[in-house]
Amino acid sequence: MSKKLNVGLIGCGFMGRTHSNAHRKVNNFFDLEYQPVLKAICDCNGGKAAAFAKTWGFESVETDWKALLARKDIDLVDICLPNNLHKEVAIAAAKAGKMIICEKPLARDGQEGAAMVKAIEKAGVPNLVSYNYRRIPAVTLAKQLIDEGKLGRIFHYRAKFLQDWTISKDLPQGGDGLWRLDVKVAGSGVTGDLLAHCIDTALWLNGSMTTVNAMTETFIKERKHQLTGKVEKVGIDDACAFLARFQNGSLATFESTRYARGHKALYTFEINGEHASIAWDLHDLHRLQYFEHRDEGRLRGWRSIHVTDGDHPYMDKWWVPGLQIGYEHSFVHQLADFIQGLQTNKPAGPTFRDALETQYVCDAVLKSAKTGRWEKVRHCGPKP
Ligand code: SOE
Repeated sequence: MSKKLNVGLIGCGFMGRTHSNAHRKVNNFFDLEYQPVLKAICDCNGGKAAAFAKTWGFESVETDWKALLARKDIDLVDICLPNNLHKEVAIAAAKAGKMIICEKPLARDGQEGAAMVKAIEKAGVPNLVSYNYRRIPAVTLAKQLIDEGKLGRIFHYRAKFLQDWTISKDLPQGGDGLWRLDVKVAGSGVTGDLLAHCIDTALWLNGSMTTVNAMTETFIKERKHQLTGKVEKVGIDDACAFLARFQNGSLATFESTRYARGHKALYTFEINGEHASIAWDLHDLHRLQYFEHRDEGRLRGWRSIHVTDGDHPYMDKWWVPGLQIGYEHSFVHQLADFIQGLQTNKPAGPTFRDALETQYVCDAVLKSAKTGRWEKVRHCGPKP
């Protein structure tokens, strides 16, 4: 571990914390050639940034992201900002020659995302979009099993992401902590925020999607804006459900809402193949459910694999077999993979280009919800 990787992190919210935690921990558990150094935290609220710097151990504070990007001592820019700022900051960071990690979704829509991919690839800087759930060991195990052909031909993909935190009609939209409800900032509602996770995992596990047919609903039509105090029309989708077809011939259903009373972050998926099925649930994230049809008939049944053994993905880096890890570790794994990508020159995904594919699915979903028709999904394809 010799080379320093000087990090400038922008945004002191929930994601700023998950990423800072990963930067601090990664070298304690992974043997890497680079060591992230928390050089600077940036937030337009100086007081908030100073408190954040103290808590997480950042060496300095910036209140203007342009000043951060101008600094020669920053190698990696970690963007933990609301979605409307991703494009401008990422493109400027690429022009300044910085490596970039950007929180999901890549952008508010495919058009913004495509401009980002163009700029980042022109600059040739290492880049990653933070779709952290890929790096939960049970989800990575699902990827390994599928790639090994254990499921055989895949027929069905089913995913949902349910929450319940926006049910109150008195909840304002916009501003600190609530920008996800403001369409101008977020780009969309559950589609870009929650289904984007489900779509990223699905494209990774099951290949590309061809067509979608969606419906969305906005249950609360008007909310007070936290910043202006005015009652404004709500432009986000509160709930979205869509059908999809994959390139490999499988059929899929996806559902997301912030109105499923009792569910806080219930991300689940199930995949049914010719020989086997797998299922996963974020509320029980260290387990992978697996059904193997080729088992002896009398013993056939769903197995609940406790994904905590040394031969499970990432688990040899943590404690002893049987002791489970959690949500925050997915960000540590993501960073370790990003750094390993620097070392081997084999970039870890999802790159900005990979994340643009997810953005194009979101675009097709939102378009279909408007037209009421099946819509084709655009593709950006592999890097030319
Ligand atoms: C929304 O509540 C949210 O924080 C998403 O923005 C995250 O991406 C998701 O992982 C958890 O829920």
